[in-house]
Amino acid sequence: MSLINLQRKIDDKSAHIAQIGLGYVGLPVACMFAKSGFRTTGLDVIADRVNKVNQGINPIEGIEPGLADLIETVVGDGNLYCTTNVNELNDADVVIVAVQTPVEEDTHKPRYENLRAALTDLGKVLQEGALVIIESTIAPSTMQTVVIPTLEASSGMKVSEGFYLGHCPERVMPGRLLHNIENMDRVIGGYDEATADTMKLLYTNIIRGTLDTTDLLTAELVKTTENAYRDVQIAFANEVARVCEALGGDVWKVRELVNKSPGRQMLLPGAGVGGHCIPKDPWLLISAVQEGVQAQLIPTARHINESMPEHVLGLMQSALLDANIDPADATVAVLGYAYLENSDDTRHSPSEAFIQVAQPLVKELRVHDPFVHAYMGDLNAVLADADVAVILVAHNDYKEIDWTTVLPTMATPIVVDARAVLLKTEMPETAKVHILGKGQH
Ligand code: SAJ
Repeated sequence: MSLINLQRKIDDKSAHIAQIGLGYVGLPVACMFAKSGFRTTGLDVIADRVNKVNQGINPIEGIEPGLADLIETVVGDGNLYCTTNVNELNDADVVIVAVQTPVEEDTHKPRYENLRAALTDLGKVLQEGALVIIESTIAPSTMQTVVIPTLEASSGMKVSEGFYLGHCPERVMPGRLLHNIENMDRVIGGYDEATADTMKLLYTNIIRGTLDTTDLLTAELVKTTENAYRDVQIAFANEVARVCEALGGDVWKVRELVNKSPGRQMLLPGAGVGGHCIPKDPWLLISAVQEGVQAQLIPTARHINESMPEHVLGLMQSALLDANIDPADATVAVLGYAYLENSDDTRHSPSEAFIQVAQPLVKELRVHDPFVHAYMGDLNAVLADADVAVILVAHNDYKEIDWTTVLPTMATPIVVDARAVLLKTEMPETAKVHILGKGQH
């Protein structure tokens, strides 16, 4: 089928759309194409997830406004059907791939086993003239060095002759999945201009944001760069916080006044950088060049951000020693386990890194988090008899703690605040408060 024919099938919504990967990226996309009137088939290797969706049940954890209802509707009206059998994709006109692309913990090299497996299976059933779109975040040059060779080998067809190929990197955010897909601008990378235009025609069915067409490499570079940019910005804030601590300054005051200067937007220092994308995407961006141009700023920023949990440990140890308490005898109350305020998402959580380094050094370490099942217990009980409270996540709950009643129940009234939750809180005289980025001079 030519691209003209495919464009016709997109226009009259007779195109059969397939979505490989039904996670927090793929499932909302499949639902939105189904809602816009396309027969949509979802494919996942996890049978439980497939079965739940086919029963109209949302398998995604966390609060996702509108998703559960949307799944029920599109499954109910027969526009979305899910399977674990790739053969059911043999008449798909468009196949969108959104599978995980993690990086190795130690080498930070991308791991593409999921992507390769999906493309190898797909190639065996891919119909001629189909359009394949990769939405997973991938290192620049991956389309040329991994996707095209894998798909050409498994399908026996040539890109832009037997099948068409594009890269439309996801820009989702847990908690706002449907909203972000519908409203955020997207970069549409096509193997060639005609493919990019066809992709734009397709995505206008579900996206109201601006669709910027470009080439494959630019699309790969934009996505990884936008997150590396944020990581470097956060690392800058963390480094200034440490300078302020050393000099007796207040980074929060400094940041407020710096941001009054035109063109400045200093981000927030904190206990570290977690989540599913910011810690990973900078490594994807530079992974392709490490053999060649040695990137310096981006890995340094990663190391600064990854060092923040240990920095908070240092603040806690100093706070205890200032109160003549040996950390080895201390009971520590950790407030916040999720990677982000008011979220239950714990992926790459800085709190986990803090707990790993702190636990062996103290007598007892307790954890509380109002959103994470394992740590939802009674906050007052977690704080009672503790020698120090360490705030690692700026959950709203922690902004409402009544310290006047809580502090007397603690063994010693020490609070280490790594997210400036207490910046504007009138604390009792007895409290020994140590806020990250505020020197004690
Ligand atoms: N963080 C800081 N200081 C800051 C901002 C964040 O320490 O000033 C920490 C957070 O506590 C968290 C981590 O960084 O641990 C990541 O926070 P995030 O606000 O970047 O949230 P994410 O991880 O959900 O990032 C997503 C990204 N979106 C996509 O990849 C599509 C990112 O590109 C967005 O910029 C970000 O949401 C956003 O702006 O909300």
